[in-house]
Amino acid sequence: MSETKITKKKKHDNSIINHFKKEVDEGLSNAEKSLPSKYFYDKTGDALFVKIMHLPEYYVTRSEHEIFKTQSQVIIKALQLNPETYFELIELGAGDGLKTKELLRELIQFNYRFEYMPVDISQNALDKLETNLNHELPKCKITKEHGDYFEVLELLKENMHPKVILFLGSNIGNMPDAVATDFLSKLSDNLQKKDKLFLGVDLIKPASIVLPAYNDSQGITAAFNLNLLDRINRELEANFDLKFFKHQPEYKESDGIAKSYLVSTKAQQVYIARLNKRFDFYKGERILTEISRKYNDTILNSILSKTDFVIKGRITDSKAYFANYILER
Ligand code: AVI
Repeated sequence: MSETKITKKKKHDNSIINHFKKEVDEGLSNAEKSLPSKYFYDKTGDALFVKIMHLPEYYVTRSEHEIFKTQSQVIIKALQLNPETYFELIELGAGDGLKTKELLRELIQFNYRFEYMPVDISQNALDKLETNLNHELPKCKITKEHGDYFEVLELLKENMHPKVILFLGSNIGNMPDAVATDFLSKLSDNLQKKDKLFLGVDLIKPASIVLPAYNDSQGITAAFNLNLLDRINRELEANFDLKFFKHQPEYKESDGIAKSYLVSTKAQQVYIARLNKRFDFYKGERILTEISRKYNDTILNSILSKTDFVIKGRITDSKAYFANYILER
């Protein structure tokens, strides 16, 4: 790496760690303690999330995968794609592209003219995906876009090619409604009139189905949640004793929001050296670490009413656990 590249990387790393410090400090200083769920995803967290996606209780990934596997022609029709018209298929947070591959395969088989543009903040995930696609679907034209979603969309806005944006996995559910509204508004600002957003959301359903998905019998979700404290220990030199914190999920069908907490099982004090600060926990005190919102048409419409998007279509899996909505400006 050249010297300027090293300096740039150092600056970037510093700004990430400063942000992390600030958000941990703010979250643990609140009367109701919380930590942002985006910090789940370090190397350990990524690996645990892959395990979660394969858990028997975690129906979310499987349900959306079923839609892509069994209804790719329905998706193509709903998106009004035409083999003659070139388009860009842009996936925000592509990960391993497992579901999207089903659609790519179909598009290639029927000679659609398109380019697949996975966008991710992880260069590693993008490189792996490209290698995999080159191997499995050599005819697929892929252009990786590394970076922040909006930076990338801003750049792509320059060209007038029709665009289909994929935002899958109910990732939007990890945002509070106000943040989701803001996110969708920004997204629509970067799109033209006929462009489409294909949005994957988990649907509201009984607690007997949702709760086990966030409280699996093998304890993988618990480890995923607790890894957040471990990450603070590692990166901010803290002394959280993981033995004295417990994973606690919660879900009420009437709210439609699954919440994950870490509960302090005794009165204790935690020192975070890089903040030079101590935080007190009383026995039973909780840290909110994640919300996973579930949707129905009414909830989604109420969010969309504050944006330029409208619902143009909806595809669900055979159990109606999950929906992919087609949105247009
Ligand atoms: C990434 N996201 C949509 C997952 C969810 O279901 O909210 C993250 C997750 N948290 C616990 N299990 C899975």
